[in-house]
Amino acid sequence: MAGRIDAAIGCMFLLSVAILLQTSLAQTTHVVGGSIGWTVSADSAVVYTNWSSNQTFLVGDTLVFNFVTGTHDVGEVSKAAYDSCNGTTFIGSLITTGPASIVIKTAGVHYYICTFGMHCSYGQHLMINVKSTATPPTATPPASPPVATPPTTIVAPISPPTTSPPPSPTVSPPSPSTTASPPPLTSDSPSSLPPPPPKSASSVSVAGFSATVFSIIVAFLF
Ligand SMILES: *[C@@H]1O[C@H](CO)[C@@H](O)[C@H](O)[C@H]1NC(C)=O
Ligand SMILES: *[C@@H]1O[C@H](CO)[C@@H](O)[C@H](O)[C@H]1NC(C)=O
Ligand SMILES: *[C@@H]1O[C@H](CO)[C@@H](O)[C@H](O)[C@H]1NC(C)=O
Ligand SMILES: [Cu+2]
Repeated sequence: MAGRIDAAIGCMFLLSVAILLQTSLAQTTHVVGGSIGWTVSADSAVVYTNWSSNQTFLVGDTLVFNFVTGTHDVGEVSKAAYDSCNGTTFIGSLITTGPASIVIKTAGVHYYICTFGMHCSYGQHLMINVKSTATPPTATPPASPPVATPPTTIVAPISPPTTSPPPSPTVSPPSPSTTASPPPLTSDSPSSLPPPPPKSASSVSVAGFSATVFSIIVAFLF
């Protein structure tokens, strides 16, 4: 028994380790600019635009800006500051020590620039579009609504048959067939009773029976 419990605990431990490993692997480390790193050159703008377009950024991922301390720096800025290469205000703080690792904490577009000289204007800036990690679970909601709707649609078809008109035509013919004197009584009862079919059926026989009794009484009196 103890061996089985140990095996079960071992399996659970391995499973949790696998989950932790998968979670850690899901967080990608992106080395900005690849082997070129975080620097400035004639085609810097093309390099970083091309590099970012080839990456999928998710919340929790890490950006690594490779540069030698004192030659460049990196700071996250607003879109306006990115467009004008304005390095006075930052989201977070300006990082002056290289290499710099930045963990992406929110989804959306993020902007980074270097504040050294004209580096940003020459193209040492980076724009990335970060996606939320919670995208896969979307196919579950449609399954439950279809199950809930059928009962309501089934209820509706059942109610019409109970209030169906057919019983009333069968009720009306008997009244003309009866004698001239009873009609007022028989005509009143069918008109008030049509909605419930079972009662109207019985009322026809009752009306027929009362008409027969009435005719017998009339015949007996005369
Ligand atoms: C663009 O990126 C691809 C793959 O990431 C690379 O092969 C290519 O050299 C890059 N082009 C430029 C101009 O950096
Ligand atoms: C990046 O480019 C390489 C080829 O240079 C390609 O194999 C890879 O799938 C691309 N990745 C993305 C996320 O576009
Ligand atoms: C840079 O941005 C700051 C606010 O963040 C603003 O006060 C300043 O005027 C801007 N400088 C230029 C040259 O646009
Ligand atoms: Cu720089």
